[in-house]
Amino acid sequence: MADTKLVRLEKIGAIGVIVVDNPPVNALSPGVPEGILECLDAANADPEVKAMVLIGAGRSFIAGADIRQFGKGRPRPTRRTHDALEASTKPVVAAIHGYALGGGLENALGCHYRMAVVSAKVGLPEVLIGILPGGGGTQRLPRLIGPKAALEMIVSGRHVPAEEARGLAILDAVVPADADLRAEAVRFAERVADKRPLPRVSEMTEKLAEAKREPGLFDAMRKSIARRARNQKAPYNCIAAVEAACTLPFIQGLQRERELFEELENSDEARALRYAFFAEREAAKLPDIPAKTPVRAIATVAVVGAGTMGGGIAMSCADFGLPVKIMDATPEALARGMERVKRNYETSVQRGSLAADEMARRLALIEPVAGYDDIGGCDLVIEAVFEELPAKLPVFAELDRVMKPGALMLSNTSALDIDAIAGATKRPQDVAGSHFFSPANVMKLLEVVKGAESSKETIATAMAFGKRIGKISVACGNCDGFLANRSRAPFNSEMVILLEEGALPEQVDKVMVDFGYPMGPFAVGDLAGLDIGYAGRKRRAEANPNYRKLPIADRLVEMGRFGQKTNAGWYRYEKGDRAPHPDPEVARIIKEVAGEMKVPQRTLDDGEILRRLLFSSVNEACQIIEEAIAYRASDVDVMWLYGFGFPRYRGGLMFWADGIGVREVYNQIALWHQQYGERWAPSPLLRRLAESGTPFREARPPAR
Ligand code: T1G
Repeated sequence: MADTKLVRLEKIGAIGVIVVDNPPVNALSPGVPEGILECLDAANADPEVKAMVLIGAGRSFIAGADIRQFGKGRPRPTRRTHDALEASTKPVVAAIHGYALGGGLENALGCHYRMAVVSAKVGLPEVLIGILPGGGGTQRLPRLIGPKAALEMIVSGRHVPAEEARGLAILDAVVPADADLRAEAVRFAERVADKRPLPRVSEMTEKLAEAKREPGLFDAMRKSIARRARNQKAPYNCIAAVEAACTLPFIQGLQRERELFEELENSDEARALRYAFFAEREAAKLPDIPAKTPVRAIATVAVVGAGTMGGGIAMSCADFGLPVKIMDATPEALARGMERVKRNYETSVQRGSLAADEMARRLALIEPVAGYDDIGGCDLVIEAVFEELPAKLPVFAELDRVMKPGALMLSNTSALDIDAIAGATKRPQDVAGSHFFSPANVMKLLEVVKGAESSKETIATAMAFGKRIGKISVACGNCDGFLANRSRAPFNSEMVILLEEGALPEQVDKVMVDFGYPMGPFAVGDLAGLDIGYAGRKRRAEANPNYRKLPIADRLVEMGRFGQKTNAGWYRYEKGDRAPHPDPEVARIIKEVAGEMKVPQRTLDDGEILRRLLFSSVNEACQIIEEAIAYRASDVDVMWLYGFGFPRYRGGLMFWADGIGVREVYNQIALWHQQYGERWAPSPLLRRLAESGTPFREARPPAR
């Protein structure tokens, strides 16, 4: 009986059970496909075996090819498991729990039958890492469920829950979550052992007729993804591969799929997306917080402050089944906050992205309470009051008074001193920052800020809490602006300074949208409100006489141009319309202020605009790493991807800079340092990286 470390064959009566055992997710790492083939051949050669089950050990079926193997020039397999499974002379039943993704689902599609536990999910998410299903998925899935449904799954890369997958005919059966999947699968296999002909997906063609009835199917999909898939190739190759399934015989279709796959495997887009996949997982590994650090159980949460952020945070918790008590300074403010939460959920229901009964369930988890004495029993509390220390310190003094021992006390501050906040309590070890990004129930980034006295347990628990509510948690040290906003600050200044020299908001925004941002930075500023940045600039200018003022931005705010909320900011807005319109009045103000500042005017090209904005932040990010506020460059990238909309197919700010090269970045910054002065002084770490030729992604804080 074949029994390799990674794949083993067991027999239960006349059923051969092929068990894939490659923790943690049964990826198809080297040795796994070979093991599957060996067990399949052994079972087919064994006269006692009438049928087979393919199942995963541990927590999942097969989560796909081993992504770490891509780009390593692996030899192409001569015999592919999904084809071999399909060609088996005895029926094979795929038994799925956890995930069947990518090559995992493709192997299941090679099987003759597929079943799953109700909690399982299936999908072909290859497009999310810049490639396409290269194991027959683009050819078999359209034959099984029709090209339209297959296109949607493959181009979106989404995970499909088991019940939906059964409705689509991907699964033949779904068993309850507490069922014994292995036993159920063996019984299924016994029932089908003698059934012939074996249902081979590659031979199913009737559903492909859908493409003949709707010839415009593929162009319609191309049009529907045009904005989201800008500058990307993988989504379009996915469409072409499914189209091939509808126009070519199966074998030729497989060949076409292989060609389209090979165009992508080593593309910049695929390399960047693979990097991003691992970067966000690396962020969960904190060098100074051992993985075995105990994590406190978080069953109940409190939120202090029912404003936009507090309400969004409460929703983030309720969305993941966590009961939340929310309070505010007055009953009126609390009522307004609850009304806003309800309206947000109702909007989702109206849009069809949330079922009404689910909205009711989530709302029922959010309990408005009168005050501090109602939240003391919660395991974790998040303060989300006005972004000024004088407002936050009394809150933490009260939390210190009421919260039970061991409760985590987190602040949603985006920049203020965590140590000052912790100092308002007698238990600074339980205090940290948990910076949500607005809107908190939508944005996936959670910036966890370590105070000088935050315990390892507090940080580990805060990170786990973020994951529990569907966030990507990234930890950093305590400084003005922490990692995200501090690395972003030079970008925010440089974009206005470009205007002093002759650029216009619409030119800068177009450069960044063409680069891949969903929205230009000036349009984002109008959305967020220009008055918010203004207060921060004033605070910093008072604290630091050398602070680089931004007179153009200040002038707009002083004229009452706060952005969308006043129908005028960097752009003009028609009443009720959020579309930004270039405003000649803004061009006049820019010229007027630049004249007062006596800045020589010139035409700036798009390349300079892009590099001025991004290099300024690359330089600051190096300084942040130098000061050990960030653990590594990839954490900066994760923050920029999830906090600032940096285009994911470019990997992240530092990954993108590595594409240019550390020396070129340094040389350009050194030139701007001569031209513009201190704000462009290269960080010492950047200089060291350039001198040693070390890429940004290897940048680490100096050993202390
Ligand atoms: N390859 C290598 N490592 C993987 C992996 C994979 N496919 N999937 C997960 N890991 C690692 C991950 O880096 C982490 O490592 C650990 O497993 C736990 O993962 C031919 C070409 C399955 C939904 O894209 O979506 O098949 O940090 O933290 O939150 O057509 O992992 O512990 O060192 O994410 O429970 C297609 C990718 C591949 C699925 C589980 N498949 N994985 O989420 O755990 S291409 C995918 C996921 C392909 C074929 C093509 C998720 C998950 P470490 P985790 P999780």
